[in-house]
Amino acid sequence: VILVIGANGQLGSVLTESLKHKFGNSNVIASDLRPREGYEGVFEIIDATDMNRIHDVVTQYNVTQIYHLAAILSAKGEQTPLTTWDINMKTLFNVLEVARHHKIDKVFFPSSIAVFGEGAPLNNTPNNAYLDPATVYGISKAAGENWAQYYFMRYGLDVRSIRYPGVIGYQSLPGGGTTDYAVDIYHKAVLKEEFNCFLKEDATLPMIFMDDAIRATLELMDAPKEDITIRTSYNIAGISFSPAEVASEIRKLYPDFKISYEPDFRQEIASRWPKSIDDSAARKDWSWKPKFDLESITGTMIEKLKENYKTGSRNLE
Ligand code: VAH
Repeated sequence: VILVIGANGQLGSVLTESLKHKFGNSNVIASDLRPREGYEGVFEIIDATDMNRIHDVVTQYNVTQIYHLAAILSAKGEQTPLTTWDINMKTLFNVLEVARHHKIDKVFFPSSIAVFGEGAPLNNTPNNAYLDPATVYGISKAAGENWAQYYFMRYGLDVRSIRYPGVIGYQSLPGGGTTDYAVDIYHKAVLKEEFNCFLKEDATLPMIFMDDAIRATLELMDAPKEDITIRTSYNIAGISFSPAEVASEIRKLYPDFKISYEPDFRQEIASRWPKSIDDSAARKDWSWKPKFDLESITGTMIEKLKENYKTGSRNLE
């Protein structure tokens, strides 16, 4: 039985559906701070800062795997640094401790390209680059990676992790991230509204389509234990692009699409992140390979969002 913590989030909500599809609805327990209206399946309210609550749900359902998708992201996290640190670390410690005591088979811990700072190469950033994150979110993810590795080395807990680029999907809305522009831009295009971008037009960042990010996660978690050579976190790459590049790709379908640029504090964050990622370790250890490029991301996003808006099936938070 798999427990997803943070099942209402941008990644958590889509990952939960993929896990249900793979393992069956009754084998996936979705959880978050608040219920999700219309959710089909087993849903529990969990505030992951409460270890006892996680322990009770793990016991009640005989949970064997935990996916920990709850965290405060880079942009929102900068508003309350110490609270962000407390929540991101406390929830992780609770998951690791409950998993250790209950001898949970596998734990997934999401990291991010936000762990890289100015000390890492900007292009083709390697897995073992020097980590000097400039956001509290990035600091908490770099610390989290090292705690994951510690629980593996000290207690044999099979914790696995991926450093996600900016995730772009039509199934859910992002919340509080620096890469969120890359989702919002498609919604504005489909709604035929002008898009005001909070990053500079040439702010190239590593991005990944949601379906690739989810597949990478399931492929990592399915890999034989002995094939996992990195116990901090794996780099994966999808496709890197700038706001200007995605705007011109959108204009191939919406010739009148307009974009304006008003960089804010999130440009500062983005300017310290890599422009592209070296994911050779993931390709070697568990055969990672992305399927979506900017053209196919754009085509799929536009097609699916048009459907969503037409049927009003906006299962978006
Ligand atoms: C954020 N979407 O913007 C997340 C992610 C690489 C970016 O960590 O904070």
